[in-house]
This record gives sequence, C-alpha cells and structure tokens, in this order.
Amino acid sequence: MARPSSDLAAFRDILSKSKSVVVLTGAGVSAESGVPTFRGPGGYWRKWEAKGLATPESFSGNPSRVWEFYHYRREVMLTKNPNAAHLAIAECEERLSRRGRDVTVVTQNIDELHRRAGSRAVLELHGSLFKTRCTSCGHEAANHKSPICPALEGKGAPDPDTDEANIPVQHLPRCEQPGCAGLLRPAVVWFGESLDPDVLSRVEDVLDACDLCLVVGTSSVVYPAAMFAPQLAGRGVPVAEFNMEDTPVTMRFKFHFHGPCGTTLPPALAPPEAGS
Ligand code: BJW
Ligand code: ZN
Repeated sequence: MARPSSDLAAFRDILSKSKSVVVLTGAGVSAESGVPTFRGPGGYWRKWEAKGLATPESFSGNPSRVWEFYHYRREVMLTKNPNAAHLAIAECEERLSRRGRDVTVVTQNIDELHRRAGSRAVLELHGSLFKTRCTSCGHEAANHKSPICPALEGKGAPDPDTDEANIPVQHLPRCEQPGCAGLLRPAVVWFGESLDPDVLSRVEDVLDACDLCLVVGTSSVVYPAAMFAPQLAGRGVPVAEFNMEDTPVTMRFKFHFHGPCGTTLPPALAPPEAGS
C-alpha cells in the first residue's frame, strides 16, 4: 500500500472546497501546551500509568487517590494555555463559518483548551476535567474551583515518592444538590464506560455530513474514537493525519503530516493567499 501523501498544496486545495470539516483530536494537540499525553513517557502519575487510573475500578477501590490525580490535572491546567494548533483550528472555524461552512472539533481531550482557543462547535467525547457528576443522584455540573475541596489543597503531587493523602471519603468533593451530599466524581469517560449517547449522536451527524477529516495528535487506539476516521476513509472521505509518528491507521489515510501539530497545522489551515 502506498504511503499517505504529504502534499500540503493538495490538502489545501481540498480544504478550500470542503463544506463540512471534522477535526478529531487527542492528547497530542495539547502536548505543546505542556499537557502530558496518555501513552509514552509522560503518561505516568506517581508510579501509576494515567490510563490505569482512568477506570471505574480504580475510583471505587481508592477514590482519594483518583481524586488526587484529577485534582493535580485540574491545577496543572490553570497554568496552561491553548497553543498554535488549537488557535489555528479555532481561526479556521471562524473563517469558514462566515461562508456558511462548518468546522466541528470532536475531541477526546478533557482539558477544555479547544473552547479556550475560541472553537465553538466542540464535541467532548470523554467529558471534561471541569465537570463533576454525583455518584448518588447523577447531577452534573461545571466546576472550576481551585482547589475543588479543602481536603485536596496542596495534594496530588506527581512525584513517585509522594505519600498518599488517604482523604476520608466524606472529605472528598460532595454533591451540593438539596438533600444529596453524594460523592462526586470527575464527569469524564473511563475505560469500560459508555460515552454520552447525546454526544455520540451529534458526532454521528457531523461524521455523516463531513467531506474532510483531520485527525490530530491521537494514537488512534481507544474506541470508539479510533474507528471514526478509518470509517470516513472507507467511505472515500479524505482524511489527513497530523502526528509525530505513524499510528495503526496511518496507511488508511490520504494524507499524513509528520511533526508537532503546533508547527504543521497553522500552514495547513491558513487562509488562502490573497488572489490565489
Ligand atoms: C503529537 C504531538 C504533537 C504527541 N503533535 N501529535 C473495540 C475494540 C477493542 C476495545 C474496545 C472496543 N470498544 C470499546 C473498547 C474498550 C475501550 C478501548 O478502546 N480499549 C482499547 C485501549 C483497546 N473503550 C472504552 O472502554 C470506551 N467505552 C466504550 O466504548 O463503551 C462501550 C464498550 C465498552 C467495553 C467494551 C465494548 C464497548 C471508553 C473509552 C474512554 C477513554 N478514556 C480515557 C480517559 C478519559 C479521562 C481522562 O483524561 O482522564 O480517554 S483513556 C485515554 O485515552 C483518554 C484519551 O482521550 C484516550 C485516547 O488517547 P489519545 O488522546 O489518543 O492520547 P495518546 O497519549 O494515546 O496519544 C497521543 C498521540 O499524540 C500520539 O500518537 C503521539 O505521537 C501524538 N503526539 N505530541 C502531534 N506535538
Ligand atoms: Zn447528588
């Protein structure tokens, strides 16, 4: 099978004619903002792999540890900002929408950096770091408090020799709905959990309508997100991957742009030169 093309002019020609663009993103789009990715050397917190902590079993077995992990990531995000890749995507949406064309971000990230960059059509497949859900009444709410509860103040340090806080469950974040006080959890999607059916149905609609797809900074190993772009490619939709490495699905795509997406995306999405 031939390698995907890295012909930027050919990609930009297709972009200039597309009416409905989907940008599917993963942790790599935030890497240049200083947010660690999941897989690879940065994917550890203390001695645990991040993806091992992102499970319902981990939370039920040790809610204090899992809250320390998410508290740490919330606090880290207060010091991070959208990078050139997030901004290029948001600017592209703004520009194309003035001509009645759509750009929708479908992100696996929970860091809210796409919204902070100005993207308006954003579907968060795996939830948000800054939302909570009550494990008793199911109530979901936005929550940007720092710290999220007094007991987590100063906790969550990532070094492997940090002592565990072992916070009693009644001092972890609790629901404030009248008469509830249930244990809150981060409103994110852990392994083995179903994605929000409303989000999935909106994703299905944008994938159905899409005539160009960009896959940015994802290892494409986590389902269902991993199958979206290959399915589009199978339908003949041009797909362009922007990544530092090949992924298991690279060879199925029309384009692959190798390198940090903060460098590769801005020229790919830049407005056409005047007169061209
Ligand atoms: C750069 C860069 C730069 C770096 N520029 N690039 C079908 C087959 C097999 C298994 C399953 C299946 N269907 C479901 C499953 C089970 C499971 C799954 O997929 N397992 C696989 C691992 C095998 N999926 C689920 O459980 C999902 N639920 C579900 O499908 O429910 C129904 C069901 C359940 C069970 C069985 C069957 C059906 C839920 C998945 C939830 C994933 N949750 C997490 C945590 C979210 C909360 C949190 O953040 O804490 O989501 S796990 C983690 O992985 C996180 C990420 O969003 C997700 C994807 O990772 P991502 O974004 O791709 O990051 P990395 O680190 O992997 O890759 C970074 C990439 O960037 C790399 O490629 C770098 O090269 C690149 N890069 N710097 C460009 N500067
Ligand atoms: Zn509640």
